[in-house]
Amino acid sequence: MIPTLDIDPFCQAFFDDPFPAHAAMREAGPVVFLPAYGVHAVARYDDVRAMLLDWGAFSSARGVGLSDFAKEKPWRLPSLLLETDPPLHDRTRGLMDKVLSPAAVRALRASFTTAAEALVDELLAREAFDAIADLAEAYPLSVFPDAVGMPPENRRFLLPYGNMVFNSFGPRNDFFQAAVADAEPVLAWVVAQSKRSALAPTGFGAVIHAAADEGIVTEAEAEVLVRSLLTAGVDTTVNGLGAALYCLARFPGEFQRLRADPSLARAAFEEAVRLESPVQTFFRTTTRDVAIGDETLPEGSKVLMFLGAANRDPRRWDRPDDYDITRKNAGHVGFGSGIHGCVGAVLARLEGEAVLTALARRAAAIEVDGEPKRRYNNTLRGLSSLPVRLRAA
Ligand code: OVV
Repeated sequence: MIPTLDIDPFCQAFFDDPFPAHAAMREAGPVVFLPAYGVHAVARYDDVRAMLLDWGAFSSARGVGLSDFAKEKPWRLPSLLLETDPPLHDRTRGLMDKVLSPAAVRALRASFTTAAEALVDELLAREAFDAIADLAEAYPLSVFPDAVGMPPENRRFLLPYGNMVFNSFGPRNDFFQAAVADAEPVLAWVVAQSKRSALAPTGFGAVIHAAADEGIVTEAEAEVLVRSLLTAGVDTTVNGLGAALYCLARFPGEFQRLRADPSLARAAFEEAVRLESPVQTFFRTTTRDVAIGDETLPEGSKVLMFLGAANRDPRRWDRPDDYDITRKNAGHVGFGSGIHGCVGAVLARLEGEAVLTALARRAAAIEVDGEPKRRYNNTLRGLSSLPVRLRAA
């Protein structure tokens, strides 16, 4: 018997404090049933990881949200990366692996570092500011669109767009409806920005479109792949940086350890991605009858993977709720794992390293200076506001 749990993972009370429900799901068994949405769910580390790796049994092509593309028309043109299986996924992911290769990202290191130092200096001069709006949002918006090759106007439009798409993986609840209303005015702009003519002759966008000349993808496919960058490249890093700042402000001992050795910046960012898991959940759909533990799920079952619960599973992690910047956290699933593992992780880590290195070198302390406000999203975990005080070293 698969345990049934009365948990709604897409409501405000859950977002405010998901941890008791995460524990209840992990403790109930390897797989549970959530009647609120008629879906199964997996929250233990070993089972989440096994699902991420078994793309043959757990498909992404029927959508990685609650909606099953075999039963409902996709609400937007499906992503050629996120919402595909091999063999199509091999071709598109192969291209994006090249576009976002370590060598391509290394070329951005100097400019990303300079931008982080300049922003941190400006914030040190202000002393008190909002760590979300003024740093976690401002920094990615100052570097990522340039790397893509976007024009300088209207870059903030990427935030409501990403917020809408990440809400769309959940139910059609009030969070989703509000996000759609918010993003409606920028939809045409995002489509227009994906076109070859809108993009600079250098940058990730141009490299994707150049692959159309070589026949690797069609021009239409290139536009949808650029759309993936614009959708998944900003909100994710905003919430990753926000998580790191929130961790460092709540664990001052860890900030002092980082100051003592700024080369820990990358590790400090990675540990924040484990602990806060900015991307909390994705679904898969079973392609056949599949066993999880002693239970068998029928073909066509939607299964929700709780990445955030896996990343705090006490079966896998000692002191799972502690932020420890020297923890051996390899294997965390904050960036997913397997063939759909985050293609932009190299870029996210560079952004995290640049910002945290600048803070480690220039700041003496970062302190919470007002009530943090949670941001509610069906997929993303983070804050909408984090008032802080930054003291200069
Ligand atoms: C990982 C992710 C999130 C949202 C959108 C996409 C990817 C996309 O490929 O469009």
